[in-house]
Amino acid sequence: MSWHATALTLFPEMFPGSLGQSLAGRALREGLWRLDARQIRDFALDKHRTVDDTPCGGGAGMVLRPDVVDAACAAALEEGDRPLVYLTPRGKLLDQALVRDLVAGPGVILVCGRYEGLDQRVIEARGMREVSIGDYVLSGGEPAALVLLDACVRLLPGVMGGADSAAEESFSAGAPMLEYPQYTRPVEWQGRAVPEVLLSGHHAAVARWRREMAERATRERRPDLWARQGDTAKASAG
Ligand code: 6GU
Repeated sequence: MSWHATALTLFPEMFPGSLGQSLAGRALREGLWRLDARQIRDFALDKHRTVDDTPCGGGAGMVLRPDVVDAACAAALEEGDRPLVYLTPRGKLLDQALVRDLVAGPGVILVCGRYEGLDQRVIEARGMREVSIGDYVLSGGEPAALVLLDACVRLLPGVMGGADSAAEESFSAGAPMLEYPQYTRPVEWQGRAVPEVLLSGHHAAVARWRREMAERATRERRPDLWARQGDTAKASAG
């Protein structure tokens, strides 16, 4: 029984989407995980297959009906009890800790909203975890669901080589840090040289330079992450 993702969506043709071309796509074809995309409209209760209605209290857009979404959730849960994740810009920010948490379980049911979202009552009744992928607004949850799946699947056993596991640790441990910059041949390009130290063969010096560059990037670009670094890491920073 492999890790099982079910996407509940009004646009099932968006799955696996670009994931099909990637590492995750190959792993899918190899049976290392399973993906089902289910049409929410198939769970509509009337002959017009209505899935939404106007917001109570007024305002623009449409809200997905709780009864329809609940029926879609029930059907997905029948295929395996898994956490329900609702992708919404109102959610808690997706981070590597949540990704690890989800990968450690049997899979996930991803609820993708369109319009103005889901009726709050079905979110609460089903105990959905509300997750956002960043502080910007997408037109629907589907691209966010694909992002979450990519992040999860690359951690499944056998999907990626062990080569990246060290880098993985650095971002998912208690104190995440941005990566150092990378260079390759040619050693001079458009008048720009690869930093001397990387060609020196001096492994300790390379390691020190990389740590300094990682710390600089984190401090300058992500003061929020830098503030969470341990005092020893900060003290050793130039
Ligand atoms: Cl999860 N959904 C939508 N519609 N927009 C978003 C998002 C999710 N995360 C960031 N923006």
